[in-house]
Amino acid sequence: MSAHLTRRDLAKVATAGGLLSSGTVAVAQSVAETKSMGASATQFPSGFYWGVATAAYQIEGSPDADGKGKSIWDTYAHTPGKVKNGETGDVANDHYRRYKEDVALMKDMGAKAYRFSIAWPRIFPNGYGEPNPKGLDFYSRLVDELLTAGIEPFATLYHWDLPQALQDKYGGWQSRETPKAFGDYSGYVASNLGDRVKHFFTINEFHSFVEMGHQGIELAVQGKPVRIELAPGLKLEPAALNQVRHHAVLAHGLSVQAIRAMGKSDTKVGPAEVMNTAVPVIDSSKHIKAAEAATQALNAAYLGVMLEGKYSDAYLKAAGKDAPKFTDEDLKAIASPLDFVGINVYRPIIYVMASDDAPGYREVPINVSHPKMLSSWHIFGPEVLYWAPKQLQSIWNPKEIYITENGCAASDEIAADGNVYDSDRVMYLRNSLAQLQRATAEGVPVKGNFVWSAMDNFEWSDGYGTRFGLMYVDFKTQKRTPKLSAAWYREAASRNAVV
Ligand code: GBH
Repeated sequence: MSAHLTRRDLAKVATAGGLLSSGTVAVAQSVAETKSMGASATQFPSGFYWGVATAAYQIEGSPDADGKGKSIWDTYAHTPGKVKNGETGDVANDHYRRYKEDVALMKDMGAKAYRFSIAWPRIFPNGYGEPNPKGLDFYSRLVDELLTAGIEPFATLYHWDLPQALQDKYGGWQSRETPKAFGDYSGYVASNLGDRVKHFFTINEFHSFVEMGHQGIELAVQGKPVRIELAPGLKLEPAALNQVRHHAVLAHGLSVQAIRAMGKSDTKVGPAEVMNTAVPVIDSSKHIKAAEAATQALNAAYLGVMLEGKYSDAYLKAAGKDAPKFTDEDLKAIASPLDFVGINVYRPIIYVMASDDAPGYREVPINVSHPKMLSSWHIFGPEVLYWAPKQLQSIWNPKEIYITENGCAASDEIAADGNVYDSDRVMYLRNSLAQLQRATAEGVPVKGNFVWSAMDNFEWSDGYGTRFGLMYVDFKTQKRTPKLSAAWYREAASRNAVV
């Protein structure tokens, strides 16, 4: 309802250039419009965090600055043939040096929260042992800059850039040493930033970095098989892969415990998992129930064990002799009580309907003509932003929920007039947020949404050609240009509603 934009902010925005400045007058008008209309039907709960997200390796650059150690992504990106066009994160968005400019631009976009990740090898160049205070200092300065700009910092402790030293010494996630080191690192960060950072996410997308990093996944794209891989690019046998899965959730649990021990009493913590969501094709009770069962099965190895404190019988049975080795104490740590659950939600992973045959649901094929966004894997199904939090609540009932990522790639270009008209991204966000709003209106406790991403960045194996940002980045000059979607987002954030 309220504008939150002071006259001084508006004046500042007006100097930002491009679509944001031309939208200034429109924002002021539409805020007045919303007020005169009373609360709109598409309103989010008050205090909803309108956020944007990034990750360290995808934006920071400066891979050796101030004593940073190498990460598995430094190594992987420099391995010929791994990343499109041989691109690396060596410079990326040069955010390590331009963070002040980037925070100012986020403020202009109306962001109320920013989810960034901390590069573990900046803090512990060897993964454990002696901390590197200069590395920590970067994040401390970033946090101060955010708070001054009125943007709430949300820090992710692991977004895939494992210290290379841990990979070399222990085989990385194949060893229990890595979760132990992750716990220590988490406690150290919480004790140093916990006075100002109130929300920590432990690990980003367990499912993605475990499966794609340690086995690779095959997707059929227009009938052709496509292999998607992430660092370290291993192909493990099933038993070893199951052990990596277990170590990932164990790391999360030890991190939660360390943050409780070393943070402040008001420090909140939870995971940020890519929730694989089965969407019911028809909105009726038997199909809704079937979809819930499918989602629960799809997430058994990650959200399931974290939120239930045990591996499901079906998961252990399917794994057979390759099942992970674990203790009761591990399970206790893994299921440490959480303040919230973060989920990254981009697409329905499958559509399902009820079935009379076990297990009570069946997959509905996704039609060849089903619309998709630019990325090969990105099926368009905005209703997943309703079903994912809805099912999260009905299956596991966490206290609070964040959508830690949602967004899409688009074929963005600077038009002749200097603007970027990403009409498809605006369409995607509007439809996604309308579905999310539907969940909040039904009382699902979603406290915020983070658009992936604040700005174009290094899209892992796809390199720089795949753009997810609300801000366009010219990687030759480092010039940032807010896209049409940034103007849309600012309008929505300022009205706390779908626009
Ligand atoms: C996220 O991964 C990452 O957290 C982020 O770093 C990345 O830049 C961003 O999203 C955009 O890709 O399961 O069939 O869809 C994203 C989502 C989930 C995309 C797994 C690829 C595999 C194929 N990823 N997905 S499928």
